[in-house]
Amino acid sequence: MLLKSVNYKSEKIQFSRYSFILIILYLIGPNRGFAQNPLILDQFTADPTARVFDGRVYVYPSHDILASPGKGRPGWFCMEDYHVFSSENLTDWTDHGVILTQTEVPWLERKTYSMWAPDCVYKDGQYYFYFPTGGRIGAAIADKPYGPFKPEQQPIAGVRGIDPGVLIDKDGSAYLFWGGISVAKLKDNMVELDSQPQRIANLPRPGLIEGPFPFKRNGIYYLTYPHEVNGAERLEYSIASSPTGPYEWKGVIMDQSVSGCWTNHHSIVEFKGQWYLFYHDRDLSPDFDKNRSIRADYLYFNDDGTIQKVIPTLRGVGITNAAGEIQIDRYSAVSPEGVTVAFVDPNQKQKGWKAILTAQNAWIRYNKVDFGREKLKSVSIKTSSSTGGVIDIRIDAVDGPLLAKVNIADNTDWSVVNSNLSENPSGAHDLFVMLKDTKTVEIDWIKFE
Ligand code: FUB
Repeated sequence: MLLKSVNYKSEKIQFSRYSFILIILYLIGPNRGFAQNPLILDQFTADPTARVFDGRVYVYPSHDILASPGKGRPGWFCMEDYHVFSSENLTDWTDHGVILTQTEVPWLERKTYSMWAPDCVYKDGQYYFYFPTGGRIGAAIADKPYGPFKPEQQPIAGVRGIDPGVLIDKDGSAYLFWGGISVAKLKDNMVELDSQPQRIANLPRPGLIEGPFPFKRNGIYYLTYPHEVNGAERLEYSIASSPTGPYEWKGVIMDQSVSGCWTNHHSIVEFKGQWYLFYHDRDLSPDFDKNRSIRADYLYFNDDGTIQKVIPTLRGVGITNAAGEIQIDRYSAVSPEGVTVAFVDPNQKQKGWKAILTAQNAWIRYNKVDFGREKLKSVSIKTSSSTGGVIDIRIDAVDGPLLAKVNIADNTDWSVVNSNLSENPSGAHDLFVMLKDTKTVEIDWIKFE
């Protein structure tokens, strides 16, 4: 995945350098950021807090790296800095680069490699970035959502713990939640407590240790959190009519991951009238769950304000441009048999995945492909096959309009096979890809031209 990537260092140079790089990035080639899960392929990311600022979604994740000699603790989380990513459509993501590193935190006496789950909120013209490290919670302030963030001289007094989550109420009162789970009011300056920390009562304990994410919708205060049950965390929520409670347990937002990732950590955000759950799994690191990857899926409320359970998908969110590489291995649905997914190159996982079709009439559905208004005339498939085979490309339904029948030759090297379209759709459609015979065809991506 190619992300637009921007790095910040010093203030004055930053703006001009940032603008220059952004312009260059916009000028060269189409955006190839993915809407699919995971959202970021070129680095490990976890604990995503998504916020909407000025019409863009900004995601503030933790940044997992692999511990190495002298750097962190092998076999454990290793995190030394934060990036922020932003998008105006949840399809194309810009990496704004490092916004804070552990060495910039004045009160951190040693490198802890424990820059864990952060949050960022906007108040009165300033962006407040909250981060846990070394058992304390710090704040850093910027006048842009992508920094540069200047850390405070001291951690927030009176707070010990991890995973800050901030709620700003309609009247401007701000509340800091953390750990498993305490809350305190913040002063107007957003970096000092205005009340004694209070442990929130009536939550499902034990198993509550981290990751609170509070938000308010239609007058209801939602406190959402990972809860360890049966050996891994699932996402749950409670509601209240006041930010500090009393809270009433309401249900499960997302079950434990089938991948075996022990942690899950999330945020919930409304963007352009749709609600989203951001969370993480270990897509790029199937054997080590301290190197995680952030994801997003749609989230829906019932009329009574309860939250419908979110079933994690590979497809994720956003609309995919038909003229870009459509990664059908990040599918919405597949036939019960005959489709598997594997890394394109197990030694370079950041190259992503391929779909392998092996049974007659095995199919893949990939939702929300935008064919635009121009009449696209042909389809290209990056494929390899030990047997050759025929692929049908349809839209709207598994037996919907046939766009192309593509003959794949037996060629175990990757090649791009092109075929003319018999129909030229416009607008957004679900895409269906079906293998017509019992052969083996691998597909990296599909695109229309
Ligand atoms: O990322 C490190 C820790 O793992 C976070 O602070 C927790 O929420 C869990 O995701």
